[in-house]
Amino acid sequence: MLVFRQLFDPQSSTYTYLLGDRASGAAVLIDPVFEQVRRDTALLGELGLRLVATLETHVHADHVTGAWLLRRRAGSKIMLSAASGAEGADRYLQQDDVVGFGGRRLLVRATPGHTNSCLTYVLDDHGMAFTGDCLMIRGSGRTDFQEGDPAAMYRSIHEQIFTLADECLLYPAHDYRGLTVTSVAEERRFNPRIGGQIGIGDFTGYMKNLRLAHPKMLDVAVPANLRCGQPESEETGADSLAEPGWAPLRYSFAGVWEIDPHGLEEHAGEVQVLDVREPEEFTGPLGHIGGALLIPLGELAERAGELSPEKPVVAVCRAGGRSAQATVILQQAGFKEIANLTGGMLRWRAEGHPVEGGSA
Ligand SMILES: N[C@@H](CCC(=O)N[C@@H](CS)C(=O)NCC(=O)O)C(=O)O
Ligand SMILES: [Fe+2]
Repeated sequence: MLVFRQLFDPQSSTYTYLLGDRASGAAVLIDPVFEQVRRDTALLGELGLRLVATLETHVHADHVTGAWLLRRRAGSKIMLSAASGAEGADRYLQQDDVVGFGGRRLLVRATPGHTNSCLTYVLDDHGMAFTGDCLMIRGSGRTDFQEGDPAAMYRSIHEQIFTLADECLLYPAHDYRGLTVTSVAEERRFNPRIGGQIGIGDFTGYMKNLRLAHPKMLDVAVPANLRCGQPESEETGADSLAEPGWAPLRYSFAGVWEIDPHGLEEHAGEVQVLDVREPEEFTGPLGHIGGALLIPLGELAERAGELSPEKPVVAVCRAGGRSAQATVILQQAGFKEIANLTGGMLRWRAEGHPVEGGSA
């Protein structure tokens, strides 16, 4: 079975694609974004997948790739086009190369035109293809910077993408209207730049008159991506790797820092435990954690001042749901070091940690 997720970076309108082989747990990410590495790592962990490689569809001009940071964190191999001129990759790809992940494969097609390094990745069963900034949904990548070449793009689309089966689903690297997927048949017919009877001269004429503003990140992104996303200095590198140091925390795909019961017991002396249940639950059969401060969730926004801003806060409730929302409220109140107790009092008790009050 294939695990497939389409992820979005709102800053650059970039789609990152996660493809995983359920049987082996091996996964790849196509076009990861530097600022989304924490999110993507959380998702891989929650889905029980191991990142074996990151694949670039091209050297991006609008965002920095997460490839280098993911290799540091997950040990994934960095792969991109041999025509990229990028340094620091583990594998340089070209036409007809095959990238395996577990029992599945992606087939490489060179589709230059937006840049020289543009690749399209076709899934082994030809059911989906990842076209980067070559063919987009009712659009195409621009051809007015990097090594942009409208005639090359026209040939790439006709020879490498329109030759795929009609039903093959196409996933681009960007969409600026929120559209998510298209198919070969649709684009052949309805793409306003290259569909129907549009010839190479028509396409070139269209592309020379797009009149788009240059991406805001161009001058930062291209040099960084030619280093596969490695930050220029050690210092910014260390910053981007920094994780909260006050306890072993795990970031969830839901966007919450989580602490396990074991981690909380180890660090109990250094944190404030905030119980956000109702008073009758606090004194009820589940009991509570020794030293916990009780502020019911509904009162937290008004009473957050009762907590010390100096000490990390761990929020607790029955099952870990309301306390996750408590971390959001505390964040809005300006607290920086906050975590949610995973599984709440139920898991705390199930794992045999000490409880005050409550019934055995
Ligand atoms: N406004 C965007 C620029 C977006 C842009 O130029 N995107 C490129 C892909 S890197 C493109 O090919 N766009 C095609 C289009 O918008 O039609 C930004 O600042 O990042
Ligand atoms: Fe691009």
